[in-house]
Amino acid sequence: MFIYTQRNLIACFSFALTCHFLEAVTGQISYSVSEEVKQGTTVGNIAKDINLSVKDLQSRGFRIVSGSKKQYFSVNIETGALQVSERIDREELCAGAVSCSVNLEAVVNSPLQLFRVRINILDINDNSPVFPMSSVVINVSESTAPGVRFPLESAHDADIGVNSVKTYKLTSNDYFTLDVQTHSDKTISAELMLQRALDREKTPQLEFTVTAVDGGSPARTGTVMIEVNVLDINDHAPVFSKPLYKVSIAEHAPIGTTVTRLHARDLDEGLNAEIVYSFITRTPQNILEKFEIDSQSGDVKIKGDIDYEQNTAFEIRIQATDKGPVTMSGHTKLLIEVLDINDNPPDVTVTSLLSPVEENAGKGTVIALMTVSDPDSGKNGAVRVRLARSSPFKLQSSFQNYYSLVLD
Ligand SMILES: [Ca+2]
Ligand SMILES: [Ca+2]
Ligand SMILES: [Ca+2]
Ligand SMILES: [Ca+2]
Repeated sequence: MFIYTQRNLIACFSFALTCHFLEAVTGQISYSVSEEVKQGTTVGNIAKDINLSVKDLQSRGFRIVSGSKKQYFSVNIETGALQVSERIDREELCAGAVSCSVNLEAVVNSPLQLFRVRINILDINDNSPVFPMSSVVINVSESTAPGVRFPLESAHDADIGVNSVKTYKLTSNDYFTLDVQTHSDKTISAELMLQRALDREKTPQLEFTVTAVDGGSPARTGTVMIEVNVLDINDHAPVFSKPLYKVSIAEHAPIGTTVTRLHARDLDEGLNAEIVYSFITRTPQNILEKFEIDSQSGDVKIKGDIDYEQNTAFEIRIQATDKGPVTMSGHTKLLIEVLDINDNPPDVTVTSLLSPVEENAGKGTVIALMTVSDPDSGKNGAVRVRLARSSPFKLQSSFQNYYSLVLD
């Protein structure tokens, strides 16, 4: 085996020993070999192809000259076989070039002959498609209309032609499909397309996989994980736990007493779900003077004096408003029943009095007329009237709370 280096060849030219070198080119031979074949693999029989016997190879000083740094090929001088002597990686040698070859020159002396040898390096499918990142996050508003597209970064496959990326596939999901496009430069790209309306309240996140498939046999694949964050919009109003709250309080309950706590829920997220409680705008003044609501907690508290004799009940309309860019509100009613307590003593008023009384006054003579009143209600306002000590008088009820004091 002889390998005549480029440097020797230049030296040859510089000493003008073989100045007719170029004129001596007598043929061109082409071979093909796949990349990554085993060392020692025979590419072809160069002796046969240039019509030389194995004996001639030796006697005429056969040698090959390679232009590249690496000696990928050698000739077995015993057999004339052109063999692979180094690992050949097409991707390293030619990267994305459509055709890839190694050029050699074969030289024999007496007479001097020069043969150009081209070895085409065939691609094998030894690379998988690779996405720039293993996972991608896409933020999509839940208001996004179906049909909107989200381009994906293409996968790269170091192989060429059919061994490169051929198509993209999507793991089945309810919301997105994949639109695969082939461009004029034969590159292939994919876009996610929203198929139906998203609802963050139902599906706040989606996860699926996009797979790039090459056209090799067997095919190789690469995947990217797609994480879709569905962004909230303010499409829900706060809703109270009850449409009507009923409570009762004792009249004259201390100021600051919590009447009840109202609660509303908002299905949205963040500010779209943050609630502010308030009385509705047209709340009557007497309610505003007697009650207040904590805008954060929904606690309704007593603010002024509650007198059963003034109001036996209050009906308050309350709203819960979220803090969305365009706010939404929900409403409820709070019915407060005021419980009477016995806070008024009965009051006796003498409306007419016969005094002094003549000693011979007859039995049944009316001495005084009285009214008895109690502003409390029910039992608390019912009055029983009796004389404190035994006396010649007795009480007669005329009607309702009117009494007469008569001689007995
Ligand atoms: Ca390859
Ligand atoms: Ca490939
Ligand atoms: Ca909301
Ligand atoms: Ca929402």
